[in-house]
Amino acid sequence: MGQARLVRKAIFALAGIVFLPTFAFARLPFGAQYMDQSGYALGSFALNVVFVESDGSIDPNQEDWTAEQLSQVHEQIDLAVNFWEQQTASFHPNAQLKITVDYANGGAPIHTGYEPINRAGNLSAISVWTSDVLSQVEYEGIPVSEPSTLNEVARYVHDTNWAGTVFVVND
Ligand SMILES: [Ca+2]
Ligand SMILES: [Ca+2]
Repeated sequence: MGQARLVRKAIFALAGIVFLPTFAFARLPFGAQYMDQSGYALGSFALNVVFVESDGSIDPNQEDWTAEQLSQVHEQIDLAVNFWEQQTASFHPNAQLKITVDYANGGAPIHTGYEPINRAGNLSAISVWTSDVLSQVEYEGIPVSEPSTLNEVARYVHDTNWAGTVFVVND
């Protein structure tokens, strides 16, 4: 077992996450470490998309997703993915950006008591509801608690160089 793998296993253990040896070993770019999750827009990228729905249990319910809105966001994400892949299409094949989109919860909005659009502005305000939402997410049987953990698990599962997470909220 290589040092990098040992380190990553230790990080998962610290995070209370069960390490699954069946995971494909992610293709970390040369020199990249666990927290280097989106250093360059080159190579393969796992994009987690998390739809968030307020349920009124803490903040007053102000915004609600409709099926049409969700469908529109899916289309816009497809367009954006295609745009960025095309931007890099003339690069070396190993450098071209290839994006794998992974919709958390099968694309269904995950409920929270907060109204996200009214709790934006800085990281501490946002983390209130992102933590609540991610506490409900399991990824391939692994619980996640914060975006960096979700990113790292997605990077393993999809065997990509990089990973990132987008929370999509209604306004
Ligand atoms: Ca709502
Ligand atoms: Ca709205």
